[in-house]
Amino acid sequence: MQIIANPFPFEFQLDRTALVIIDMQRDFIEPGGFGETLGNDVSLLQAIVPATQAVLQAWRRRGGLVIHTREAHRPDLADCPPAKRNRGTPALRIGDEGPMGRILIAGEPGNQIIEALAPIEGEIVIDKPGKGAFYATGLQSELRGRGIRSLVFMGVTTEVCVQTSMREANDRGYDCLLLEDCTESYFPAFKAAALEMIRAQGAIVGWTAPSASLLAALEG
Ligand code: C5J
Repeated sequence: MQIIANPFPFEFQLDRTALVIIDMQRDFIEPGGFGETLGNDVSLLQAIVPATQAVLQAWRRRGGLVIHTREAHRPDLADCPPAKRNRGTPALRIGDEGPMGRILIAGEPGNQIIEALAPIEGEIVIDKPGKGAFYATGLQSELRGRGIRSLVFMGVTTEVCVQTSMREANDRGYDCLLLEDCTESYFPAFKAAALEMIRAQGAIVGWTAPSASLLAALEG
């Protein structure tokens, strides 16, 4: 398949490509969650849910591999570096009791993927202690075992966990596409800059495209 993308068309083979949905977890997206307690406007992130859901459903209809990630730590915080937990002076730190359970802890209500995008049987869920999806996870072996060569990214936030994961993937030899209307940041200027950085210099990190480009190919 070939789709219209920036800075030039993106080519991929469906059975060699995974759809990777980064950190669409309740604490980042839903009102009353951790993201909102930090003073962020979560409505920005909620706005991408319909487009993200449409791509997920189309990808599922074509039988494509789906991978979900969550930024999640073990309850004993053994996988949370003190430098990550202790930085700054936030009202709530990782592991503290928040409005939807302990912040960024696996198994807590706020750490679950939002209902609209909830994983179904056969989809892979990766809990990651870092911003990147490859660091200290089994993602690389899951992809290798299935002969995956290309990754299509959606999720939040564009300049943090999405961009970090794309850079990790690019360095590991994957062709990466980011769907522009299926990713968001609490800071619109950071999203715009991240999209520019990714596709600059001849797709130095990867490609970007509107979801309509991919949907047209999947449904065509
Ligand atoms: C993600 C974050 N998922 N912004 N986390 O980007 O800390």
